[in-house]
Amino acid sequence: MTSATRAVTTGANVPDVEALSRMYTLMCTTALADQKSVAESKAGRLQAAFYPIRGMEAVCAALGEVLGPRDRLVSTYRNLGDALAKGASLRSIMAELYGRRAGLSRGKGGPMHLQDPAIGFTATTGVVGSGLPIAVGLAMAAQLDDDHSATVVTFGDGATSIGAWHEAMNFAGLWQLPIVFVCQNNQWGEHTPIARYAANTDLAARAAAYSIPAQKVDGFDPMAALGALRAAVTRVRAGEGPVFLEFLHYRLTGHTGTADFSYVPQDELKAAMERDPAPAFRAWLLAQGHLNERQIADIEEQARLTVEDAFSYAAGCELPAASDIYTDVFADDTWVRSLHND
Ligand SMILES: Cc1ncc(C[n+]2csc(CCOP(=O)(O)OP(=O)(O)O)c2C)c(N)n1
Ligand SMILES: [Mg+2]
Repeated sequence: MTSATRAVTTGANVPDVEALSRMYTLMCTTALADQKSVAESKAGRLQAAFYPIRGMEAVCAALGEVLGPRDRLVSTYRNLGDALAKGASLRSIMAELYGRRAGLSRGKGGPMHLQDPAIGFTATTGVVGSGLPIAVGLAMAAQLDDDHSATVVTFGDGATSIGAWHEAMNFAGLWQLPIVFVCQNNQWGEHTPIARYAANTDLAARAAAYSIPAQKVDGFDPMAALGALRAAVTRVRAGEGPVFLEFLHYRLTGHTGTADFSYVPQDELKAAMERDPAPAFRAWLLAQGHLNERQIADIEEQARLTVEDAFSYAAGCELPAASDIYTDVFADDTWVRSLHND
């Protein structure tokens, strides 16, 4: 098996203009919705904790391109871009974040449990690292069904120091499961920089130790992300075993929408901000002549309208009723009946 290798070359994987437009649309929509969610959190109108994804937009846009309806995605609380990439509507996502009945989890899950199994956005977990064993189970089921689908699990750098991560990696390596591990290495686990919590900060090398081909990829670069993810998904669908991708980027915000992040070294943050994925992709698309100013403006206007619509839709939706409290929570009502001694 291979050990960790270096990045994919930008430019070698440029898709057609339709795909580039879709990717910029997704990045723009995600970035605008993300920034508005942060503003709404700070204003106290969005009361669920919100976990900004700024910095991760390139990987999300690439996921949107490579995942099909039969593939499954398991995510974390930092999931706005993942949910959009897997095809959830922004309306249903925002309704969930605002705790509304029309939300993806009927207003009872919030960001920790944003999910829609019907579209293969199978699960989100708030417990760091706990999505991995779930995803491995889904991949094992797909392997048994021999359905040639891919399961993708996204998680942060911090998750690679959790026991469940190691169990999941070992199991996937042993059984050669059809799974792509997408590590979003934003260099921080809450308020702790990676070098302060990881004995080995080379996370791809950790994965390679489980006999899983692993690669470091520039996570700010949508073309690099697309090339790496496309190759990985193709490999797992062909039954050739798991892949681990370590996307290197940087958390461009606080841990939550309202968290202070003055502790982040300002020189690091400044350098990373210069690579902020949505504006950087915009500049690249124009400089390379893939899209012109008018096409860019149309995409941005459409994204703005989509975001405005989703937030006003969510604000106008009703909250769940008290009587909804047990519905969609348990597989059957045995436990609820026992409460009432039925
Ligand atoms: C098992 C567990 N321990 C601690 C926490 C508290 N916690 C929430 S997010 C987080 C940071 C995780 O860092 P990382 O995996 O790098 O993801 P990021 O937030 O950077 O996307 C921690 C420690 C938790 N949710 N679950
Ligand atoms: Mg992190």
